[in-house]
Amino acid sequence: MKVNIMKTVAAAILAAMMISPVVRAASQEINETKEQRDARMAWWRDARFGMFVHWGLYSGLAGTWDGKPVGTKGGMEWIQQRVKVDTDTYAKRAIPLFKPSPDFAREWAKLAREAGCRYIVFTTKHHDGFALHNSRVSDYDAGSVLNRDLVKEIVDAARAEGLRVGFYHSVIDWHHDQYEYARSKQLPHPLKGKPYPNGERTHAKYLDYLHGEVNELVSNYGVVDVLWWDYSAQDFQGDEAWKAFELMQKVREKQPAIIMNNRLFRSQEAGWSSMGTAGYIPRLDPKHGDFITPEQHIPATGMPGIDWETCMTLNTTWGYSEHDKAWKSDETLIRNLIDIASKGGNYLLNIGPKGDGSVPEESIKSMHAIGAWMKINGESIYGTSASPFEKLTWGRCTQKSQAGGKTRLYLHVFDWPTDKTLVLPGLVNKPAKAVMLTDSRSLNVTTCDNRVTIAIPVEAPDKIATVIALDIEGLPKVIKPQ
Ligand code: FHN
Repeated sequence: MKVNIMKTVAAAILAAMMISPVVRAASQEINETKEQRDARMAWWRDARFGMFVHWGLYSGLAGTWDGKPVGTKGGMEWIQQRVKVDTDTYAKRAIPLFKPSPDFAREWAKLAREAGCRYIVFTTKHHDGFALHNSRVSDYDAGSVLNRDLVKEIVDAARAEGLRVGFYHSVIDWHHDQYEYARSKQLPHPLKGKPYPNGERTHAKYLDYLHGEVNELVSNYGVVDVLWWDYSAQDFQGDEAWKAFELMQKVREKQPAIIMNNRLFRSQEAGWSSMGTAGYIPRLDPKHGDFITPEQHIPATGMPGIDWETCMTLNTTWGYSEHDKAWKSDETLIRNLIDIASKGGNYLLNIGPKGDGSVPEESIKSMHAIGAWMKINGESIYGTSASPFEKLTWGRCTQKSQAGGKTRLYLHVFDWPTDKTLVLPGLVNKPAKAVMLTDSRSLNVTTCDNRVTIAIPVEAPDKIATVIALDIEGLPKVIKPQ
């Protein structure tokens, strides 16, 4: 009881602090030169590969309600909405099953590093509204319920493994009693279509809470590298829904180098063409965020000048489900990573830990398989940019500039040619050397009539993707074959 009184007093003080005497007109414009933006985005663009983590009260329910599977496919982090129960019913079932082990966070961070991830983005609060940090503006949080600050535990573990840290934060909230869910026909809510329990709501009060919680997250955990907002609808977005520009401005005041995605908005200017998770367009006004977020989808081509990140699950659900066995193959996962990098994007690959924080065995196996490939071939992903070729019949290509005006092309061969030659049609540049990353073997390389040909062994050393590093003189020049 004492804790809650203290929290209420603290919340009132904090709310008063947040409402500045002169309501600031949130600046929508970003005063940042291209050079400053490139410097701020540099680590993220070089990283190319991050681990997403969906973990919260839903994880302990594991896709099961009343002893039955809620489904075998799709996001079980939505279980409260899928079974359509109010927040109290949901919490009563879920809280007893959410029992984080003492060292869960270290397991995650170690797995991310072993997989070759350079950053981790984890759910500080998903749509169910339960906060993983020790909040002073909420009593639906790990501090109140578990007397732990799970965000701090995860941040400390991630930093100990040298990972950059990202906070996923849901602006949608199925717990807060002032969140006006009736204002959107497109956003989900377990009580959608029903009248607000306990009478009319004032969304502005929810926004004070949302801004207050975000303020705690960007004030109390050191440097936060990424803020991964989630998500808006075409009928409820931006300033109307979240006081988005003010929220982003407050975040930038506390975290000047932070990188934020485009999901406080759902408009063409923010890179969205529809409500579909693949409904993105290669367009982003920087005031709406720093990168666009194709979900469960890899763009068909690169998007020059646009920063983007594809987020994907290892099976079909973001939050843990004991019923979802549709695990993607190692080949699919590794080739997705390569395909995305060859188009100049980042890959945010999700794990959904169980209620105790442990990682499903299948996820560990997948992440270790990627890590084994990255151990040999990581230089062909990290710090690279998109392929200079429109299409290659046998695989993908990434590139990295080298000293002395050379460029290194990384040729990721999926379909190993049977005639012992690998051809790069249309490449005009003079080749300098070719080396197989798997065993550092030098390969004979010739050029004739704007075609570069590399002599390769009969068998592919790596059936999933063998990488050949080809150094060429100058910047790549490719002409369309006649
Ligand atoms: O509704 C969420 C979903 O649960 C999950 O968090 C994904 C991850 O990008 N985002 C939303 C759906 O787009």
